Amino acid sequence: MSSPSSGTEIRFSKEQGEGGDVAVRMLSASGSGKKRRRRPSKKTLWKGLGLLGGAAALALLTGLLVWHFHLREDQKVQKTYMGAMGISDQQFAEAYEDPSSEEYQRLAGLVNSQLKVMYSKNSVLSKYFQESTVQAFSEGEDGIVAYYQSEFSLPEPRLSSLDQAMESLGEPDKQQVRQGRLLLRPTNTLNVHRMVTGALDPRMTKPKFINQRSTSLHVQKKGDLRSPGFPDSLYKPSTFLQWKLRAQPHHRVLLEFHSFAMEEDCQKDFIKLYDSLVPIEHLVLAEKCGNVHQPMVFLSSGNVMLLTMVTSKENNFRGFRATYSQIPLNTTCGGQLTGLSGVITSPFFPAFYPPKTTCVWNIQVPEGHFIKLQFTDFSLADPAGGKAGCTKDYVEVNDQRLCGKKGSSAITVESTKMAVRFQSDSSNVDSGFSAQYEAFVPANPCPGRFHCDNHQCVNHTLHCDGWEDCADHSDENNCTCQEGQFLCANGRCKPSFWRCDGVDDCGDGSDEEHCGQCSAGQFRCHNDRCIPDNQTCDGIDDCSDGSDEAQCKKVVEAKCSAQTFRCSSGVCISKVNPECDGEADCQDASDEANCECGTRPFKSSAVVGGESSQVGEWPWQVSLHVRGKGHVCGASVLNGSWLLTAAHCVQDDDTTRFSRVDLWEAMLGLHIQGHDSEWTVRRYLQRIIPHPSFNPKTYANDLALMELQEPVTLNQNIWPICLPSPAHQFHAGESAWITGWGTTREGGFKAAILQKAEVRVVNQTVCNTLLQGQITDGMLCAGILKGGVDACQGDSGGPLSITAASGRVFQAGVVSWGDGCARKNRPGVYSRVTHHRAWIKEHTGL
Ligand code: 4AZ
Repeated sequence: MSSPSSGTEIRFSKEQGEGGDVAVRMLSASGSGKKRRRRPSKKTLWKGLGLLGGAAALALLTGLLVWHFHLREDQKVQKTYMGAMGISDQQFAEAYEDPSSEEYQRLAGLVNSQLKVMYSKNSVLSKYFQESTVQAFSEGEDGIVAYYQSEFSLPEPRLSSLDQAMESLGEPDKQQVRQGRLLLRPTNTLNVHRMVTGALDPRMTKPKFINQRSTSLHVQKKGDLRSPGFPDSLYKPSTFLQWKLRAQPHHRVLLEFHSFAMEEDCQKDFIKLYDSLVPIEHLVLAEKCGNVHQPMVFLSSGNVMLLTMVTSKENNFRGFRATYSQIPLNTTCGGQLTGLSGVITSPFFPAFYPPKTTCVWNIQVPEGHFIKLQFTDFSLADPAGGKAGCTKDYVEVNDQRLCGKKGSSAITVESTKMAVRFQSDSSNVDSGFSAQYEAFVPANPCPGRFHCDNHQCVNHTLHCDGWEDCADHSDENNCTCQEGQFLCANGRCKPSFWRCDGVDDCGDGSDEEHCGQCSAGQFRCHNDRCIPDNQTCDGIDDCSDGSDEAQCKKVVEAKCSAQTFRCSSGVCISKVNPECDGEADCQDASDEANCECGTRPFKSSAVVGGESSQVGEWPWQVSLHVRGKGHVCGASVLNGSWLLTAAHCVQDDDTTRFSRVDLWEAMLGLHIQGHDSEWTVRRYLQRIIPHPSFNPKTYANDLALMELQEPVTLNQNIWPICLPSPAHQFHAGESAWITGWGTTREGGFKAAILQKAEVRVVNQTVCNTLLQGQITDGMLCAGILKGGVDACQGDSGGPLSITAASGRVFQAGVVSWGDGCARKNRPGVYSRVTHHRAWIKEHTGL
């Protein structure tokens, strides 16, 4: 809200007076006796009417201005400030936590009168002050901290002067404090040595909150804190909730979020954390909304913390779960470092550093050495987005200040000494930094390692290995390629099997050029082989990947084999992937039977490295919930009664009998966990059929079928995926999609919104080499070998979807296992559906 300055007010009232004069003069001129005797001409009449109209308009404008600047003065607005007052002549006692105790009420009375006296000394504050209420007390550094709320009522245009007056209250008289004299003496009996005040976040003052609640918690015992309904239902609309967390004296509050899903727009739903017991904006630690995938651990500077949650009237989500505890206050950081190398981090890294913290490290290395400081992580809170310079939270290396967020970078000093200072101010925190320092002799800045152009050092083994390890790629420039590597036009070397895989690995596209260009009269196979044109569509798989028989107009009957499609009549045809492609290739058209699958019928519009999918984009995706635990595994819809998932999802462990049908609830047509729509259907299970040969050691045959207790009616968000025939071919390099609500990074949080990511089918032999011989014929590998994209924990049992040339989506795999998630050269492993097609048919008839 903008309010006009007082200067503007004065200028407008002057103009209004002049305007009035002019209007009067005009009226009297037109009404002079001489002119009235003469019969007015038509022109004069119009002129007169015009003048009259003009005068009326001017009078109206004048009236409006008067109303605007005088009557609006009477229209008062309410403004709330939250504050904290450090009182040094009072000792904290337990009774100060109980608002009904005599002690609390006595001190609250004193604080209120103190505030009243303080406000009375300022002309603006005294004029508009209404009342103060004490909200809480806590133990302060010396004495007590009182938290209060003060209400003011004033004309809107005066808001900015009120802000200024309140701001000046919070600034202690530095000289008085330095001299040990008390602030605001001798107004009352309380010794106030510190005050912080700030206007309440306007999003917390809405009058229409339906649910409003404040909870006080002691954190000396570890505990759990959840948004209402988490994880089984959504949080409620229009709520304002507060959790006041108190640790014992000389301790910090530690609050760790394990799961977090709120609306994306922070103007609507958000949480806000404060280093205080009331929401004072100067003491805000962080504001969060949307989906947060990294763990978040917050620490207070003292023994209190406030968590607030605000929700708007629509679009509610699952919310969050956090655990609270306390840790001793004495944080030792900084110090003297004399080794040849070492690691320094911001306090509690990678937890968010606490506010009001200073650490200084003095590094000294032997004569003849210089020092390099290499940051591996660097995230300091910078609410002004770099505009304020590095004045809030920063790292200072000798005289150079760093702030905000940075990729890996290095600073070198040509000296034997380096001073590193970390400073956080009283508000806004982040995960901080981690850095390694290293002494080096000037002639050899990276002893035993490769020296990147940006002064980073990386292991020699990483030089020219195809992966970018220096942040500036300099480890991959000007390389001599080794065996099994391909030389890119830009001089980089990449693994040969990345050539022609549809991904620009070189960065200049040269690995994707000249892919399988065959000479005239030759056919280019999918695997880049060249065969004579006349060998295509002859019923023989000359390419060895079936691509020469795939798009044949004429269907050739062939000897039945693993590569041929068997029609219901028993006749085999050579066409690759003929099922559900829109053409009746079998004489009995059985290749086009049961094709109500793999389309997105009425589409209106933990996957690592993925993105949120659209509603209805993956209507075959199922979320399998364990009752009371929420989402555990994925599955796919085969028809209205049958789901396909992974056998390892339904294996009993020491604590849970996952093989029991009554443990599970299948959620079909779900998009956001905990956010059912009109299309979402929940079903209990009738039967679970794990593959009888599932091997929990090797994960061979990792499939299970689930029959629903009651069939579902298919709808726009629930639709089956097509099952490929045993002969269906999925080629290496082919694009595939993984979907799920699994963790969005190894060891991270599960996603709330269904995630999707594109991967590529990986050649079976390459995969078996990369995964040390663990890949059987019943498995299929898919991933991005550079790393960064993969299925992960919680995606298990979900489908690997591949769109055929016909546009229909087939299930190529079931998410099964992997060596971690999204690691380079470690593709995800899927149960190969074609391999188990007969078993699926045997049990489901599909
Ligand atoms: C799992 O734990 C899991 N990167 C699933 C898939 C992968 C890894 C782990 C593949 O359910």
